[in-house]
Amino acid sequence: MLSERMEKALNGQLAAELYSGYLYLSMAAYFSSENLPGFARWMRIHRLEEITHGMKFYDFIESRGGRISLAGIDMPPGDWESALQAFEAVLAHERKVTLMIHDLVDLAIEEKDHGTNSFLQWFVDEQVEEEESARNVIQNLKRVEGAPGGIYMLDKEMGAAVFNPQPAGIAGGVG
Ligand code: OFO
Repeated sequence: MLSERMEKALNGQLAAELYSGYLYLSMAAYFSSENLPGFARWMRIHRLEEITHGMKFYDFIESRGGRISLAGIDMPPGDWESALQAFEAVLAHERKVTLMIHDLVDLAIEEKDHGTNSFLQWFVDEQVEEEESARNVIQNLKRVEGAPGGIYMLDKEMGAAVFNPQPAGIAGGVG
């Protein structure tokens, strides 16, 4: 059984994950408009991953006898000055999400809610990967800065990204 405080916090994170998906969908549209389909595909895949993250929270809340309470999702920004600026925004956003996950872990520890703490550890590890992945793209973008055609080569690489449905729970939230 979840405490009322924990149930509210987990529902808040569910909304935050859906917002992440909405943000990356907005970035996908931005990259399409810049004629960078590989970057757009990367963003669309990340959007799917974020929806999966949200559904992990959804399923977990229900599995603990909690009640789902959906919140409004903020409007994401729709424009960036460059691919580099967009990925710096991705990294800043993921760092924010990392802090949110850590706050949830702190709450679970404070409440001696070991089940929630164990569930959250997957997200702790995932955030390490997400930050690393954004940092790598930033590094690559900096490398090709000023090199004509460099961004199009990177775009090809980004287009090779594949969706990993990340098992555990109901992948993609379709069940
Ligand atoms: Fe980007 O990992 Fe969830 O939010």
